[in-house]
This record gives sequence, C-alpha cells and structure tokens, in this order.
Amino acid sequence: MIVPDLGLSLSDEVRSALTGGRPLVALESTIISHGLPQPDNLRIAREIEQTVRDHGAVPATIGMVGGVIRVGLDDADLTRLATQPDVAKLSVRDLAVAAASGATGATTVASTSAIAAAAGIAVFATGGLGGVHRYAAQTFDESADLVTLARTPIAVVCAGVKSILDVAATLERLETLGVAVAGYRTKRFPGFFITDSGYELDWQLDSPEQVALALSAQQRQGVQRAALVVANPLPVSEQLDPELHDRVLAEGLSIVERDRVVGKQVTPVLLSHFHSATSGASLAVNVRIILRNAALAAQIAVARAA
Ligand code: PSU
Ligand code: MN
Repeated sequence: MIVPDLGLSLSDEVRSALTGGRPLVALESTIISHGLPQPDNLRIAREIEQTVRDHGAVPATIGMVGGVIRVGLDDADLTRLATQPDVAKLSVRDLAVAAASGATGATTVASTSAIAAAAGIAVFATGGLGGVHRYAAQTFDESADLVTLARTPIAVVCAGVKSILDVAATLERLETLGVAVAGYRTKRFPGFFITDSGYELDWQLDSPEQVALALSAQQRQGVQRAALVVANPLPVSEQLDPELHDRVLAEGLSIVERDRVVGKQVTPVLLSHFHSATSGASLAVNVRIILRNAALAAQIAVARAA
C-alpha cells in the first residue's frame, strides 16, 4: 500500500503567498462537484479563481486528490473534481478516513474552512452556507458547516443560506454557536437566490477595510475563536424572480420527501432540481453570487494584508 502525503499539501503559489504575507482567498470544491451542473461547473470554477486574481489575491481552491488534501488545486485536479463521476463529498469528519482510503473528493464549507484556517488562510469565499434543514426537528439534519464555523476563525463571504433550508433556525443556531454574522452594506440577511431572506441582522460592515478591522479585532481580543460570516446579498435587479423561486422550491422539497432523500444527498438533489426546473436561470444567478463573493473576499484579503 502506498502511503500518500498525510498532511496538507500546499501548491507552490499558495505556499509562497503565505510566507510572503500576500492576500489569499480559500475556495471550496463541493460547489464545483456537487453544487453546479456539468459541463458549466469547470468553466465556473476557473472563473471564480480568475475573479480572485483580478481583485489582487491568490486563489486557493481546496480538495482531496488521491487521498491528499490539496490547498491550491492545479487545473488537472480542478478538472478531475469537476468531471469525475465518483467524487466524494467530504466534510470535516471524512477527511482522515478518506485520506487513508486514497479518495478523491470535494470539500464542503465545513472542511474547506477548517483546512484553510489550519493552513493560515484568513478569508474564504463561497456561494451559500449549509445550515439547518426544514423538518430538522424530526430528521436532526443540520449541516456540519455550522459547528465547524463555531470553532474555526475565518471570514466566510457568502450570500446567506438557500431557502431550501430553515433560515430562521439556521440564524438561531449561528447565534447559539457564537458565529458572528454581519451583512455587507445591509442588515437584511440575504436569501441566496433572492436578495432578502426576510430576516434582520444585528450588524453590518460597509467596506473591505472594515471587515479586515473586525478580523484584526477578533485576533487581538483573543476571545471569539469562531468564524465571521460576511453576508453579501445580490442586488435586487439581479435576484431570481421570487415567484419562480417559491414555486421551484416547493417542488424540490416535495421531491426530497417523495424520494426519501436523506443525508448528504439532500442539498445536491435540491440544487440540481433548481437548476433544471428554472432552465438555467438559477444557475446564472448562482454564478453571479459566487463571482461577487469571490471579488469581495479578495478585496477583504487585500485590505487585511495592507
Ligand atoms: N449550499 C449551496 N450550495 C452548495 C452547498 C451548500 O447553496 O453547493 C454545499 C456546500 O459545500 C456546503 C454543503 O458546505 O453543500 C453542505 O452540505 P450538507 O448540508 O450536506 O452539510
Ligand atoms: Mn445534512
């Protein structure tokens, strides 16, 4: 049996940016393998990285290839994760067993943030967080993203959580878990495809510099060793038509119930229903969200490095 590299394998570019104190943005790979449909996913993954570069930071897409955790995937690895049929979805608890199995897998918000923080990366961009699922009171289905963010000091730029989840319960759990949540230039918590989830936040931050200041304060205070969620809503003019959104969501939820979808399949099944049932409209919105978050995350990383 060949024993692979059991630690974190940093790309040369990521390693030199870290040692040089240059701005870095961590990116997850589950959105590529499980969250976005083929064949668009690979092109989008490359666009996300390019957006980070265009805004002055180094992208570090994270995933596992052949049992090795890679921080800074090269294009061949990115292609593997985007196109291989048997890519595992790896949360934090999966990482060690997957390494011992020589697995190839994509990392979720939970595992990406944990790996990024361990590598010394302070800013992470994604689309939406996992959270508390509807009917969690019966199913106990709450994403490991939440407990992981509770113990991982990193800034996560996202567009809130999708309305496939129980948004109110997710916000309550983030509060309980001590995860900071600030709206970017708003106090309305975004609803991913839609600008406003209907829930109000306590705090807003208005510039990349102010987010960087909050990160410095967190570090200097040494009190809250948890994530700072920067909730970055789409402009109203770019959101998914709310009526279309509500209809497709209701359909997706009934498919999950009808087919008794459980566990880590729930999120991908709902997302792929959205993309097919809106004939691509939700995909276009999804891409806009991720690219906007990548841009903001890069600006935060640049402000922090200054
Ligand atoms: N939410 C989305 N798109 C996604 C995911 C969540 O809008 O692709 C992915 C992220 O990687 C997230 C994971 O961390 O799903 C959560 O899955 P689960 O609910 O099984 O923890
Ligand atoms: Mn789950």
